Amino acid sequence: MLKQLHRARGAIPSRLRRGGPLAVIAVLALLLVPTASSGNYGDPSGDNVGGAGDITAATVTGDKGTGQLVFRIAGSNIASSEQNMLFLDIDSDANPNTGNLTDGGADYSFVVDDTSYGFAHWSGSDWVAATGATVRVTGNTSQITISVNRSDLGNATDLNFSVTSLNVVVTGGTTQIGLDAAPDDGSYNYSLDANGPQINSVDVRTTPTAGPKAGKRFVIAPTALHLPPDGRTTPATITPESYSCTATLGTKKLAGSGTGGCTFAIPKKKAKKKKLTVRLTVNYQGAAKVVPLTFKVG
Ligand SMILES: [Ca+2]
Ligand SMILES: [Ca+2]
Repeated sequence: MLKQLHRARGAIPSRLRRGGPLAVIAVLALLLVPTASSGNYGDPSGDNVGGAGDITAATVTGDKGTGQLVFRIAGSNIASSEQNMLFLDIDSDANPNTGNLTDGGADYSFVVDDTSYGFAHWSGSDWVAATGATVRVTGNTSQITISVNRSDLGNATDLNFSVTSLNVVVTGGTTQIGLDAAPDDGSYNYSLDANGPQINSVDVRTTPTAGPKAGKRFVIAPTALHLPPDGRTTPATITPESYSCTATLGTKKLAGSGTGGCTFAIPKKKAKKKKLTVRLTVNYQGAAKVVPLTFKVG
């Protein structure tokens, strides 16, 4: 949290640029419903401090054909005034070690208030106004939508991003900063190909570890997902939100039970030396990745 505060504090003077008018649209609750093909990212409600708006969710939808990316940020009391702003920082090369290193490696940044927005690019030493010909910003205090083409984001295909709500109150020469950072640490990842986070690999545990045995139970479970580097200072294991299995034993479909149907009762008869083929699907933040697994029954 402290790191986020420093990052936000340092960013205020140079990034708050008047980029254009903010078109106010009516509240459409339907817009908040994530579609099947989008990255869906959550942030706890009520974790905002110091009067800052409370970010509760973000979705990203990308069109592979046109390269248009739509960020929808939901919350309460977000981007409500010039003092209570909303930042969307984009690490367009999904590399926290390039761009503004004190800002999670961000290469592009949006700031939105109740009447206007700014769009900036990290020059290598400072935030400078970006052209943003494809940018459109709309919304209200419960949802801000930022639409931008990847052509205005260094042709990004795999990116990291974070959303920060910042409330700056100056009273008698004292500046107080209120904040909500989403995520709390590091960045979210979005890949156009995955329409959600890029899941590079999946760690899988089998029980027993030696593999399936005729007449015994065999259980498959994903234990960790590996995403691109996200700049987290305290990385914890990422586990899928849900997972499921389909399987064949030899040429026949084998039904599973238990969590995700990933527990298999291997038949006692005629199973030995047969090939067990499992397709494990993991779901995380709107992305699905299929992990093909093959085993020989012992
Ligand atoms: Ca929040
Ligand atoms: Ca970067």
